Amino acid sequence: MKSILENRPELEVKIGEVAEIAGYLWQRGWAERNGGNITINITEFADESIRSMAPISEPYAIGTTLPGLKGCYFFCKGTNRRMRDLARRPMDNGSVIRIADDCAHYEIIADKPVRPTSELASHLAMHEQMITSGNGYKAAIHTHPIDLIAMTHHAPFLEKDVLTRLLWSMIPETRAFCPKGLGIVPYKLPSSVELAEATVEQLREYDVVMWEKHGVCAVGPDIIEAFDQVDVLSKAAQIYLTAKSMGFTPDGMTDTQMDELKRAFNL
Ligand code: 2HA
Ligand code: ZN
Repeated sequence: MKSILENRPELEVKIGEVAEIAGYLWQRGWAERNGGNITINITEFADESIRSMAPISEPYAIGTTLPGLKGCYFFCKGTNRRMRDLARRPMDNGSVIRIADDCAHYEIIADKPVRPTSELASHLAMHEQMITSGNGYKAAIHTHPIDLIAMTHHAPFLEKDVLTRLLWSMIPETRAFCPKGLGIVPYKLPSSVELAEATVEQLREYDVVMWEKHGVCAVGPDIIEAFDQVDVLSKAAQIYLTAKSMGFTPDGMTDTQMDELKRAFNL
């Protein structure tokens, strides 16, 4: 069977980026077994022939209705699939879906009938929020970074912007490259619509959201930039953790130093 990527070099580049990032997630130890998900909005590549492709699955319920996604197409990692396999064979471990006209169902159109990620409701709700906000973002990532998740096991860190300020203060790059900081979603059942709704609420303010005792979600113009934000935050968490393991609590940059940075780089 012909792949949807055939004669579509731009789409192939985007799927290649997903595979590249999937490999990093595995190498980092952030993607045990099937942990984590990636979805990208590929509607801009949906030419006439993609739009007329027959579905290769029955329509499945999203679990919620997302009117902003009418006519949209996404590439999604498959449920129960491994990031390390997505890295090597993206079209065998992920699939392209089309949102049905009722905006409450989707169907798989290519290449293989791989059911999308268990966190599809969250991912699609994030994409709808990105579309309606007009920010041009196309990518959403959910992953399990050890250091950042560990920090959510400490209640004082879950107060609004406590973790943001702590991580910003570890190294100047964090504020420069993650200027909005990170939001917090209190623990909710994985894959639930409640988790999706709470995540979208936080995305109005932040590009990165921690799921308490579970993981992180990040959005961006493409999957590389979404990953970069998590990478930068994880670096800051590593500096904190390394200082703690040396037996002291790091001082962190002062508020004056952070304000100077904000002014200098127009953050
Ligand atoms: O896809 O990480 O949260 C596996 C998960 C669910
Ligand atoms: Zn998860």
